[in-house]
Amino acid sequence: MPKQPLLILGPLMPYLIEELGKKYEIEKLYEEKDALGFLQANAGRFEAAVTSTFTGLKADMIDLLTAVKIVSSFGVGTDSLDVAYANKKGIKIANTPDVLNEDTANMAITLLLASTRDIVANDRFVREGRWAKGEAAPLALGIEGKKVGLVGLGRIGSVIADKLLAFGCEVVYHTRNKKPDVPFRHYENLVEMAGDCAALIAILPGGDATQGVISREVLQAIGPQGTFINVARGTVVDEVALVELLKSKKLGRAGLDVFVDEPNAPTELFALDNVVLQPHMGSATVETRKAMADRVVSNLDNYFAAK
Ligand code: NAP
Ligand code: 8YV
Repeated sequence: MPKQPLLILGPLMPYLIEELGKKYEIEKLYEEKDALGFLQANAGRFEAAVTSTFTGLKADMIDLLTAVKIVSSFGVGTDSLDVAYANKKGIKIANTPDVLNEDTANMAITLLLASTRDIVANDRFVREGRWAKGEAAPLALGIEGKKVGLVGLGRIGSVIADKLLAFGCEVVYHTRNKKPDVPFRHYENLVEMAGDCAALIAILPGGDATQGVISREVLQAIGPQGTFINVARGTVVDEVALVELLKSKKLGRAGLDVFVDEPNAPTELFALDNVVLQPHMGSATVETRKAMADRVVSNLDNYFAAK
């Protein structure tokens, strides 16, 4: 039987390309010199396409995918995909939830510990020979027994909550809807929760609906002794306020995996000792990225098996 044609919209990890190639006749749109011309001549051949949270799927592309019925996306976030418009055009969108919960939660915990214990600043302190010269590194902060507020308590937030309990933290959360079945206090008011917590962890979706939810007021409420962790999306926080407050130490510490204008992180952060930076690595382990890739393939397989 001939393989189904499959359009790949943007770069993917080599393992995923290899696995897709075993089952599908793949066409890499991003390698076409004239992508628009290619689509105008060939779009009718493709019932399925693959994208990622990185490449996204905007309305102008959806309009060009005239025969596509399923888009399988690498990643759980859908903020870079116009899902509503795709659905309106009869295109189903599949993503890769759950398989990345543990590693993304581990990144949140890692950033929380690295920030509160000044791991990166102290690493620099040793390498620069300051310890050897007799200087003393300032005392860090503990998390045992501290109240940690989760902004978002979905698939990943719930795993972060479980892991925080193992560190002796008290977990509280803010979501739009109070969950009936969790033992944690729900705060309707995010500023109030931020004021009560030693640390706040953002793990809610990005996109227009959550733009700037972690506002200047929220960051100020976390305060000089507090820590802000973001493993969600850069857009959920007022990044200008975040930088200003970290510089002036009105916000104590931050651990940031995500930024508004990736791959650019605000350069003003580079000189600060009270912030730990990551290049969007929440799900980026060999094990989890393989599981995400397998999910992209199985989502397509399920579509073609069951329509
Ligand atoms: P999920 O299961 O859909 O959970 C989302 C949570 O956010 C829910 O508890 C939801 O509760 C809450 N929420 C939504 N809008 C909110 C708002 N305006 N204010 C407060 N809470 C709100 O999603 P998930 O699988 O846990 O993933 C969450 C996000 O993490 C993804 O969308 C993605 O952007 C990000 N992520 C990042 C990485 C990384 O590498 N750093 C990796 C994976 C995922 P309510 O609906 O009740 O408000
Ligand atoms: C990845 C993510 O970095 O799943 C998400 O929403 O943000 C991360 O897992 C991303 O999917 C890579 O494209």
